[in-house]
Amino acid sequence: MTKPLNIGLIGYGFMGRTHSNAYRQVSKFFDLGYEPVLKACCARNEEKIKEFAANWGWESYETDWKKLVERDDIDVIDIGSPNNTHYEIALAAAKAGKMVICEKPLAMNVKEAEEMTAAVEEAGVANMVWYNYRRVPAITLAKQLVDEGRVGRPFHYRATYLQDWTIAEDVPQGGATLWRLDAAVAGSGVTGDLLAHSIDTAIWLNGPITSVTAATETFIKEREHAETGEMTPVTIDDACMFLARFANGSLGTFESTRYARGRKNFNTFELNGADGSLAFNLEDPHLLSYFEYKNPTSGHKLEDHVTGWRDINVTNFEHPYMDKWWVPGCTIGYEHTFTNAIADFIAGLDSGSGTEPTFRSALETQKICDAVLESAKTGQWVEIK
Ligand code: SOE
Repeated sequence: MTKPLNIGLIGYGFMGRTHSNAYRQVSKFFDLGYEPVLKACCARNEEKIKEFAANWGWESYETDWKKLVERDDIDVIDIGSPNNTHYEIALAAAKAGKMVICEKPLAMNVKEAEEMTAAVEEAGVANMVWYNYRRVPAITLAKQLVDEGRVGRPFHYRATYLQDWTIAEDVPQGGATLWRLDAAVAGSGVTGDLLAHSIDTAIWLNGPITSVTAATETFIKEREHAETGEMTPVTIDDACMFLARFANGSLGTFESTRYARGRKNFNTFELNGADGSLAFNLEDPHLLSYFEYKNPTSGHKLEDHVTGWRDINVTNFEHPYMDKWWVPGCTIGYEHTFTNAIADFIAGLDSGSGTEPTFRSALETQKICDAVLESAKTGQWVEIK
């Protein structure tokens, strides 16, 4: 018998929409013990949240998140509001005994993330952070290939996350929609917004990062504030590049910017090991490129001239998640990564084993983000504690 799982969502922006869509889809495609019920959504702006609730089929809405957290008919608090709200809401939700799922990055800094992790663990409530790219089937397949030993000893990890939406000088900052450009609300710029995704994927595929050295740049120093119209200093990092050492002995390079003309959501990685390499680009999300090294034991073989990179079309029933969707060859897209994520969260409730990435795993990503920003300030390598 499927049981209801009553969701209380905070936030109605881009992530509010992706999460709402996932809740609506998941039980139609996955066979799970719980079915999400869109119980209540919440935001301060009553007109906006009322319209959002009606559009996505939420049963009710609140304008004060504290009221939502207190409600007896809510099982899960889903935090999809700006980064500077995550901490307070997560602490209150855990205290109220609610399960907590939170948008990335988990927190504004490591201190907050540590307290949030302690709060959910002490309360013993299920928790997860929406690092949705783990649920791109091609990336999940990459993890499977690494675990199967097909890459062998890793030497290099290379990640880029490039966008171009802030190049124009007249893009304003702040307010309800452009808070990602305000460090007081976002915590940081591309480091927390984009590199946090790359770091989460990197740690998942290639293990812990032990030290980093970084450089950041803010190309446009002042922008008009979206609400006051005043020219105000830009406080975020527009671009960030860092070098990393992994615990397994491999070296990493990470690059992120919102100033790569023509790049919209160019999220890539490449892993090079002794026995093979893997490469992925989110702009071709159903492909995973794989190079398998075959040691020529007795000279060159007839088939050696066709050895090379192969593009695996990750669209078959034997690939991660794909048996839940359409028929082989029919692709899925960005929104399905959120549906796959909530399916995994519910499966973790069914099995009692929890679901990665938990707050504790996201705390590790937060540590790298903070270390990167510290290194960019000091110009020194920073060890991860
Ligand atoms: C920023 O433009 C953004 O929307 C991020 O906040 C998301 O996490 C990323 O997946 C897409 O880009």
